Amino acid sequence: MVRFNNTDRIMSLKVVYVGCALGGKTTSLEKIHERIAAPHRSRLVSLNTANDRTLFFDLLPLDLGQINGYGVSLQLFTVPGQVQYTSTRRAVLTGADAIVVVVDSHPERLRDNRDAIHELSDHLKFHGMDILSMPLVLQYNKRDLREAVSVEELNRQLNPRDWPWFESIATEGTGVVEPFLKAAVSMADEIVGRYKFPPSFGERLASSLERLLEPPGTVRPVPEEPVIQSLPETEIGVPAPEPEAPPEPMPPEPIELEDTQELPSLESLRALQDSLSRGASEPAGGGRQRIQSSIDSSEAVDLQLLLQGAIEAHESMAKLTAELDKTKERLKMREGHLAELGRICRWCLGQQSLQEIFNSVLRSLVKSLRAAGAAILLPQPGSRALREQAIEGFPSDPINSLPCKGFPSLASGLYNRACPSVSPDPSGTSNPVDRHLIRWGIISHIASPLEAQGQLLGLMTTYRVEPFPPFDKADIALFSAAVALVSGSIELARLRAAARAQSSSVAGSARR
Ligand SMILES: Nc1nc2c(ncn2[C@@H]2O[C@H](COP(=O)(O)OP(=O)(O)O)[C@@H](O)[C@H]2O)c(=O)[nH]1
Ligand SMILES: [Mg+2]
Repeated sequence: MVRFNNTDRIMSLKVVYVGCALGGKTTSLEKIHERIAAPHRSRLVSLNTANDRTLFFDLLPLDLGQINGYGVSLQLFTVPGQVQYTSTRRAVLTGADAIVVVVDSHPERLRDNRDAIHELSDHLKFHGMDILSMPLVLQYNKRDLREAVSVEELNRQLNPRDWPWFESIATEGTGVVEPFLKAAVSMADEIVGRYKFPPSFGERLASSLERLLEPPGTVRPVPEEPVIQSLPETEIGVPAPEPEAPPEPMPPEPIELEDTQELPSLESLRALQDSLSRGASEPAGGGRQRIQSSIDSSEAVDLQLLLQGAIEAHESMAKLTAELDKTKERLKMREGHLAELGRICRWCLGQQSLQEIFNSVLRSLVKSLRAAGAAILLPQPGSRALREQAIEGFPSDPINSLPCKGFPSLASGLYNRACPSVSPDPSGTSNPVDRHLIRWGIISHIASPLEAQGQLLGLMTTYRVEPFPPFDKADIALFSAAVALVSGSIELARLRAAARAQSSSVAGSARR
């Protein structure tokens, strides 16, 4: 069952790997984990018995970024296969959105495979779900075994429902990703049907997964631009609401600037610069975390409630660990961005050409903020309009293309009223400009007047589109530092020009 947290707009999905003991579930998850591109890779958490067998589950959390306005997190679970852990399997299956059945191709395991599918059907029934309406994929594993049962025989014995099936050799990492992707796409189709999501949801989920997974045998370079986001889930099990339809493209109606008066003041925007925390620079996880239990595998833990509670606690712990890793990675990334900004500051001081400074700051900003674009807009002499003096990512600046009552454009309105515009607003108030920017796919923006010595100089903007999350406070702080740098550079150029003019007039009067 999809879990929505509408406060933070997070959607959690759960794919569960089931099958007989020693069939290759944990190995499959390990191989998928190895294929996750380094910047996206979180830990694979395994809770094992004293003799290193799966006790509760293996859990691989994947962050798919923003899709249709939701931060989507996908969790891959395996269940323990041993017979005595039937209660644990039932508990782990709670809220499953899709199932991968890992089948052991050894002839002596045929019966165990069949039992595992029957038991799965019973567990799903217990949770009020029907195996026939559940997105389900069969992964015929251990195809390398000499004595492996033929695929035809496996289909005859285990697949009367004609579920999609795939062959795999999990130990070699062959054929493990395909069943997972198929399960994820079937799950997305189910969600589109059930929650009336836009049909593009499935495609976007699939392309997010493709972005995450590297081709087999990829030699991983050191990630240049980590794409990490921290999306804490605070509510679990909230009943699924009717999802909102995607915003319709808006006609270009003029914006009344009164709308934007709730926006934060320039001072509050600047105050955010102080909010940038310094943090540990330790590399993020991406490894494997093993939690060893003192419980011997022969002791069957049978108290369903206790079990459910323990599983949820471990699930929460795994999520917290993943979030901690992401936070560490994000702080490391910020540290890199600040260092780059420092380098640019020093470089700017030696530069004569303002245009080069503008271009360079925008390029660096777009890269650091993972923005879709950014622009520096300066006033046109003799007009209230602003012109794009430098621009990255868009052919023309979106805010400068929006009409605004009483001004040539919204950018001009914001500039003339020295009014910044930020979305999402740090105070949580919705920004009326958002619905006008969605036609460019923009989900978050920052626009700030450039000023020095109390004089308005222009406007600087930046924009984000999905799958990246909306700008956060640290992004705003970084943008504000870049605004200060650009404003300072304009002022410095003005002072240099004034000094040059003065020295040439002094030289002129000396000649006279
Ligand atoms: N020959 C062969 N062995 C496999 C394959 N997949 C997994 N195994 C082995 O089967 C054993 C059980 O695997 P594991 O992933 O722990 O099974 P689980 O109990 O389903 O999680 C391990 O020794 C694996 O190395 C495979 O495709 N071929
Ligand atoms: Mg296992």
